[in-house]
Amino acid sequence: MSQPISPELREWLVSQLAAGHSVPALRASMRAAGWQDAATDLALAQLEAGFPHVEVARPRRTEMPGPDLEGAPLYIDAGDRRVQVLQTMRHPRVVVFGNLLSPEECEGLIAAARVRLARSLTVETRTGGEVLNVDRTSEGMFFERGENDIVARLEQRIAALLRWPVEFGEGLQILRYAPGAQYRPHYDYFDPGEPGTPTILKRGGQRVATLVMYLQEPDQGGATTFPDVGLEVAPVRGTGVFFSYEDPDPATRTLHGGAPVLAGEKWVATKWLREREFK
Ligand code: PD2
Ligand code: ZN
Repeated sequence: MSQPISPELREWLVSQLAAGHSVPALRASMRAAGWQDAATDLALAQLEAGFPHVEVARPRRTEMPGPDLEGAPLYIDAGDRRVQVLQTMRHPRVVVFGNLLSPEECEGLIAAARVRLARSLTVETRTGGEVLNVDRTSEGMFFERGENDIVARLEQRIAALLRWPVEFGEGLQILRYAPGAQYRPHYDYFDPGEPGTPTILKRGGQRVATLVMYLQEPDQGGATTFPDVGLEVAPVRGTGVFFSYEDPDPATRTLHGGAPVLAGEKWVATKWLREREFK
């Protein structure tokens, strides 16, 4: 017979579930706190037996964007391009892709974006509006979905690679980092505790994944960093880093930032994926 779960653990699990955290997020938190998955499963099963109304067994999100890594492929056919799988991490789910864009596509995106750059704004979850953010010293712009041939082709490729409809993606964002510019660590999902978030979520729901693609490499610095897991992805032209977060929760360990560019200029394109159609 198994040990019953402690009252403190039960109370914590109930409060987390009541606050809307999913079972996968609880599992990640418990794993981070040193619990074995089997012990977590047992605790959740016991909780469910005592609290059938809590619906412990049903994860909030069943489908997530991501590449098909079944069989540990070195390459993935993304429709019009054979994309390389360079690195993968499971918790958090991170995949580094090579050969994602051609040099001509990188140049074309930069040329079309350059004339439309403005100091980057970020969505402010407090109000739902856009604000200048001191944590982000890059300049940027957004393309409409399908705005030009390169954008449309890239969006089809991303949809095939990540198995997520084009319509669920936000417009492509382009960022330029001059020397000294950086993007301090942040989460890409919208903070559920902020009053402006419900307004933002009306358009496509939460963000569930990010693909940062490197269009121009700086001479030094500018890695995409994941401080919670000690990962740094080098900003190599034509490559990209994908990561997903099934819950808007730090337990996903998807805190990430753009390290300061020390020399040269870094350009990236970011594609954010929503849980539903983004109109
Ligand atoms: O440019 C980057 O490396 C970077 C880092 C963190 C981009 C973003 N976040 C983003 O566009 O959200
Ligand atoms: Zn980000």
